[in-house]
Amino acid sequence: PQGSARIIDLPQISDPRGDLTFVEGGNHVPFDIARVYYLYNVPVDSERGGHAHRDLEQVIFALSGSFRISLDDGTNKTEFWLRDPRKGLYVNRMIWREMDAFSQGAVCMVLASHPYDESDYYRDYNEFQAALRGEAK
Ligand code: T46
Repeated sequence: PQGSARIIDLPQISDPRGDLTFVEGGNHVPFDIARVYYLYNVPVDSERGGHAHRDLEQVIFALSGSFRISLDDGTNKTEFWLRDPRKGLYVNRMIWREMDAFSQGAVCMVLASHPYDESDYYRDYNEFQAALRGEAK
C-alpha cells in the first residue's frame, strides 16, 4: 500500500550546539515502530542482507558513514546510497535487499514494524520469487 521503496526526509533542528533529528512512529514512519536495531563494526568488504520479508516493513538509515543498498521487487532493481542521517529508506515487505560498500565506521540503524521473527525471512532468492508469483495470481 505504501509503495515499494522511497526516501523519507526527517526534521533537522540545528543550532550552534549541533544538529538534532527525530523520528515518530506513525508520523514520519508509516508504521508503529516495534523494534530498532543497528549494524556497526562492519568490515568495509562486508556484504549483508540477501533476503526479503513476508510482512516486515522497515526504514533504514546511515547514522554515520555510508553504504549501498540494492533492492529487487522481482520486477525492478534499484540502488540507493545512504549517507545522510536525515534521510531514511523505507522498504516495504516482499523486497529482496543486499547491502555493501560500507565506509569505515559506518553505522546503519533500522526501524522495524515487527519484532524479530526468523520465519518472516525469505533467505533463498528462488523461494522469494516463487512466493511473488504466488501472490500475483
Ligand atoms: C535487514 C537488514 C537491513 C536477531 O536476533 N534479531 C534481530 O533483530 C536481527 C535484525 C537479527 N537477529 C539475528 C539473526 C541472525 O542470526 O542476527 C543475525 C544476523 O542477522 P542477519 O544476517 O539477518 O543480518 P543482516 O544485516 O544481513 O540483515 C539485517 C536484518 O536481518 C534485515 O531484516 O533488512 O539488516
